Amino acid sequence: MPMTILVEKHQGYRQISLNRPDRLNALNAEMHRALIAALSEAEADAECRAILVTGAGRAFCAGQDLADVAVKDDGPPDLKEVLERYNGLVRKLRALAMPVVCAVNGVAAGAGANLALACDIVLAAKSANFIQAFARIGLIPDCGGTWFLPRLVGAARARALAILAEPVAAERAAEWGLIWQAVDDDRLMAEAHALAARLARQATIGIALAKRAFDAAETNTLDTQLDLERDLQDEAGHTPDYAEGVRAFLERRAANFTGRR
Ligand code: T3D
Repeated sequence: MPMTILVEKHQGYRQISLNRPDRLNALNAEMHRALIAALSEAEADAECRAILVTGAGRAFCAGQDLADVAVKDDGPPDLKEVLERYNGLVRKLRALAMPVVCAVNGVAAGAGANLALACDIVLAAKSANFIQAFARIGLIPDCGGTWFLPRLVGAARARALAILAEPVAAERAAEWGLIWQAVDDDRLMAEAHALAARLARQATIGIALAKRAFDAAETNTLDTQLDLERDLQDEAGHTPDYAEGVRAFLERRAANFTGRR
């Protein structure tokens, strides 16, 4: 069986590619399993300090493989079960103790769009677009779409994107704050690799703690968040990378972070 997920190891980071290009990398059950496994293996590798996610072929990801969830004569598929898989994936991406860069190389539709939004820094090729395709088939945005969209682009745009299911081009997505940057197509992978390599040399634990703080901020009061920042900062302050960062600053040299406790 062809590999639905490809993993390339680079110095300090791994590239994970969705690999069903003839289906525009639409996700089926096997691909979910392989993607979770690839993320878990990256997480278990002490040398891996960043992840780069992208798609093989002309698309990033067309969301759920609709052939797998078509309504049959014996009734509708168990979408709760399907959604549990996606929820596990989104939770895992958010909780990874390292930065996740997403290089959106082509169309990102449905769950494919929202998986990209679950990553920490999203770059997209200028020719790529994002489609909240769910309304086209009678569904609602999932994979955290109803959570990410209003927070990233505001309620008015979020609702229109979800209800109209119109494509948003990468440059507009960047203008609206849906993603970090739109990049010339022929520069996308070079820029994404440079970013992943740069992140792999940063203070990994500090980045992981910042991710936790941002996620918690979504529901915390300012008061609670200030306490959390105090505690997480204390944790960051006990890492060798903090000691090294300060030393390097005082010695006017580049810091040599290890990402270790
Ligand atoms: O279980 C549940 O449903 C709950 C979970 C939901 C999560 C979701 O993601 S729901 C949303 C699912 N995704 C979509 O609705 C998007 C469907 N795809 C499209 O609308 C279009 O393919 C695109 C706008 C993404 C791209 O259009 P285009 O014209 O560039 O390509 P195409 O010709 O439509 O697609 C190329 C091939 O990929 C084609 O197959 P063929 O004709 O060459 O044999 C097409 O059928 C296949 N493909 C594209 N998307 C999917 C797919 N096959 C299965 N599932 C797909 N999602």
